[in-house]
Amino acid sequence: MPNNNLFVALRAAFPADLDQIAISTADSPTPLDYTWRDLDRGSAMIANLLDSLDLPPASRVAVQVEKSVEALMLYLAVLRAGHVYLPLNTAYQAGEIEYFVGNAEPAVVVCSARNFDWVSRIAFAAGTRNVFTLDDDRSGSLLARAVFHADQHQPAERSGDDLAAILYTSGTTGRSKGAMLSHDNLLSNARVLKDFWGWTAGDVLIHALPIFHVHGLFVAIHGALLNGSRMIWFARFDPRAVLARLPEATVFMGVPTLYVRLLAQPGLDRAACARMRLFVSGSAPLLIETFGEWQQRTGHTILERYGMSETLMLTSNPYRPESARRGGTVGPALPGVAVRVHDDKGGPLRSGEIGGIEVKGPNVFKGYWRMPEKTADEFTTDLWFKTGDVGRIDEDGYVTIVGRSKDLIISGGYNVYPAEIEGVINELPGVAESAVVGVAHPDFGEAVVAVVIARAGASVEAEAVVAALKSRIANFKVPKRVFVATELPRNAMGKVQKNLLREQHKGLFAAGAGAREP
Ligand code: MCA
Ligand code: AMP
Repeated sequence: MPNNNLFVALRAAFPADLDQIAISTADSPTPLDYTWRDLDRGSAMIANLLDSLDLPPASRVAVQVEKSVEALMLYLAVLRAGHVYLPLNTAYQAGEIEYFVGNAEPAVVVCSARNFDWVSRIAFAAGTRNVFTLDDDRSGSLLARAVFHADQHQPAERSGDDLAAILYTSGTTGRSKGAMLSHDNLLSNARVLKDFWGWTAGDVLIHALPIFHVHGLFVAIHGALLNGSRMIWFARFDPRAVLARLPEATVFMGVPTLYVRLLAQPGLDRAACARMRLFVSGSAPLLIETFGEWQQRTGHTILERYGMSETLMLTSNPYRPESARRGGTVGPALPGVAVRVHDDKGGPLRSGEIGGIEVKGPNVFKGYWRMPEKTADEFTTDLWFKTGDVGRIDEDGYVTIVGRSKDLIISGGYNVYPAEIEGVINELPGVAESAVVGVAHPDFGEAVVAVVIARAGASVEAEAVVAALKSRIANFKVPKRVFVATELPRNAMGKVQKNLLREQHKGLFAAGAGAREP
């Protein structure tokens, strides 16, 4: 029986010469070069540490740490040891972490040293026995313990259907759901992307995305690892610093905000991109203006693709010829992935007609962690996954996303569910109700805006609402503007008319209206 552990496939793709550089850090206080041997040994030591804890197979390892190469080693170690990686956004606050840890019941939690007090309290209360720290300066109890372990490790036997990772994604109603991804889900998608995007010897990837979501952790890292390619590693996205390293690189991946911010750099031109062969954009809609301006300034056509935490990558504009990449579309289905558009009664639609996007393929997840009913709700009777995105497919198979049936805001590539924010606002003293909408924003694509209604006799200040939210929810979910109003617009059925609120506030962040300068 072959071992279908994803780590085995990734390790097999390491170059024969393990002393070649795998990762060069770009913004650490001292630039560091990590070899492939370093990745191998570091992940082996952490995997041996995990083995020494005698955890049940497929234990969840929840990780909320700053981006570092050691955090990547931890991810590889979790795969190696046959456990399930559960990455958490560093912006999440105590209430959010409490929910994830309570729901996933991880056997191990790894956090930053500065958060140890509150994270460990939450973890121990939820029954987690092991809490380690890991910081972005190579310190923390995880590494301090791992160095006492052997630097060789035999990867645990895993079947392709075994879980490799759980990624929490918020829901339109209720709490976040953990999307369960198997070793085969991850490997099949990584292999398709490696071929489809023409990864080749000598490629160098600039990695400037967070590593707690699909884009940075899987699409970018698996691409580089499966191709044995070097990464130039940024812990934070700084457009000027990234631009300075572009001449060394061949591949870049970003959410649209990264492209908008790079375009604001006067030095972005054809010469800076002379070695580049591929710019990929995803996680949020890329404006046609950004697509066009990028072409003009750099001579390169951004390749836009589309995916989800539950499904990994679904569609991609063609790699070759570059002229076949169409702005405003996310391209045809990737090889092995099937995409269709159905109307709201489940009936098929003809090309060009708009409906709900449904998908099938080896990349589609195994369901939501411990939520069989929610899982069943998201699949059709013939087992296609309902993405909640609305779009059309043209005669050449190109998919255009025109909207979402889910009430979701995507801000700078991060998903924000209005229902969650409204729930937190409505709990604040003096608040009767609220409505949260997404409004066009030149930097973040969409920005979160809240309209709040005070209880009779109570007074509510917009600033106080923002301050209260900052201590309760991740920063990127906090509304960029809060308005206190006397009532919400409602239709005859009593439903809040969010379209009217969006219309009312649509120019809020337009140039000249006090928008944040990128
Ligand atoms: C930071 N802030 C944000 C965001 N990021 N507010 C709204 N939306 C955001 N995305 C807050 C900060 O907390 C801060 O708040 C203020 O905005 C200004 O922060 P700034 O310094 O501009 O932020 P930054 O640190 O430069 O971060 C912006 C960023 C970052 C680089 C665009 O958000 C980012 O890395 N986004 C990428 C997300 C990503 O990887 N998504 C992929 C998901 P204050 O001033 O109040 O403190 S995977 C996915 O979607 C699917 C599967 C797919 O298809 O890929
Ligand atoms: P997530 O829950 O973080 O996995 O986000 C998935 C959602 O991001 C999808 O359902 C889409 O709504 C959105 N998305 C991802 N890529 C694109 C894209 N290229 N264009 C428009 N929306 C996208």
